Amino acid sequence: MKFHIMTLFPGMVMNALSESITGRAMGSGAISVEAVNIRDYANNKHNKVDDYTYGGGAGMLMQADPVYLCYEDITKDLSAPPRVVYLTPQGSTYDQNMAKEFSKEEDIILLCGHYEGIDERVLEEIVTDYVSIGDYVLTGGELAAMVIVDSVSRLCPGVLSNSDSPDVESFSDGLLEYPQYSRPEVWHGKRVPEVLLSGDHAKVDEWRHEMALVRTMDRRFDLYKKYVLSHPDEFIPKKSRRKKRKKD
Ligand code: 6GU
Repeated sequence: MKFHIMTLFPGMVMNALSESITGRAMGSGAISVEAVNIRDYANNKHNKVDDYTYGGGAGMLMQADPVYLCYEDITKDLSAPPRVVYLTPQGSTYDQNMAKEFSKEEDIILLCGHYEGIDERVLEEIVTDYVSIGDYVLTGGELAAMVIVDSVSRLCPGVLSNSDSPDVESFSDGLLEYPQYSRPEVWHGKRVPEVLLSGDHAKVDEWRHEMALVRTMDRRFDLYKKYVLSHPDEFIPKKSRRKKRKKD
């Protein structure tokens, strides 16, 4: 998977993504990440990429041409037009299913806006997906682009060392992950749940599934409801551990 990030702050994304698992994946060639500076495509001597908005109002807008020229430069060597994801609070909310979809692509362009956004005309010409990472406002799309690179990378072959882990974790079956414990057996007076020491794998699996259900009910009642509706034949524990649940 090749990520092409269009940004005014290439250092910001490259520094962060060069650490930890994404950094290792770049090193091994399992993924590649290039951050392309949109400012390099400004055709004026001050390298200016923003201007006032027609119709007035506060703030500056990124202009169409530098964004388009940058896009052309990235795509000139690609065999097919890639998906272009514009990171914006006006997009569809990102989730694990989108991560799975994106991980099937050969190349993906992530377009990061700044200021009040980008001239609509260039968006109409190049953008295929409008994506937000949640209902809050960031100063720019870079953090959102990093969220996408991180979450998509770990679904790409050769990125995680334990290749089966993406299937057992939170969200893959619509439930949050069960609680986990490591040594010591007693910490601050708290014992590791007895069943985990029993060596009975069927019992352990059953306990973990039940804990995943309880946790999802307590913390994400929206996901819990969906799970119950799509598993009509399964016995579902009705008791929450929390006394009061926020209405949702
Ligand atoms: Cl993708 N961009 C910006 N600027 N703010 C956001 C966002 C994206 N997602 C949530 N807030």
